[in-house]
Amino acid sequence: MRLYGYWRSSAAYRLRIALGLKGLGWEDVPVHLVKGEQQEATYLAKNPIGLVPTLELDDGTLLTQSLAILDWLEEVYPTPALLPSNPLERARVRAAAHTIAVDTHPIQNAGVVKHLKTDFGASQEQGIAWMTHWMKRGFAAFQALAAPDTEFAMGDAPSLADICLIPQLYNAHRWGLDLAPYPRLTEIERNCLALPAFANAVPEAQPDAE
Ligand SMILES: N[C@@H](CCC(=O)N[C@@H](CS)C(=O)NCC(=O)O)C(=O)O
Repeated sequence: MRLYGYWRSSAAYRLRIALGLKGLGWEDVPVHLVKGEQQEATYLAKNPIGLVPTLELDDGTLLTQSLAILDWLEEVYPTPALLPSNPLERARVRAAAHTIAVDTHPIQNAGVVKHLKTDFGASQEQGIAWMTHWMKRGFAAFQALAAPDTEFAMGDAPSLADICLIPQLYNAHRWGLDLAPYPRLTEIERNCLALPAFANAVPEAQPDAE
């Protein structure tokens, strides 16, 4: 498999974690988001909205949208499971994951902030304030949804919820958000990063890290 991604992309980071947890190998294909390579015609032919990640399977099949790819991975490589087998528990894990991946990440990612700066005159400080505003809302909700005393967010094994949370916490560190109000999240982060699949997926460990 070939993973088109970028070292600092949260959505690509999610896939690196999941591939690692499932013990799958892949080849990284860096797409330089700051240089705008995601808008080049060759990449748009793979991923029409011009975002990373894209996963290219060995037969050339192209998969886009990290949550859809995570669903596909779970269905095709079910072990270890990233979702519980009980439907209600599965809905709870998905709700926590979506709190980050659907309700937080899309409104504070780099493309949105660039648009605010370029077309609406926002300063760098205003851009950071925008990102941290939405992260605070998402982290408070995630903390309320998380299990109170398990090793990982929703239980004693890593799940889709952890896979979405950890890259968002990376962003929070990057932009200097005070995580003191979210002690449960920093505990989950510590436990996750102790696992090789999470540690190997961190942005700074990627071949295109700058
Ligand atoms: N819903 C998409 C979101 C992907 C996304 O936002 N990717 C960001 C990096 S984390 C990106 O490619 N940004 C480039 C841009 O906005 O031009 C997914 O989950 O795959």
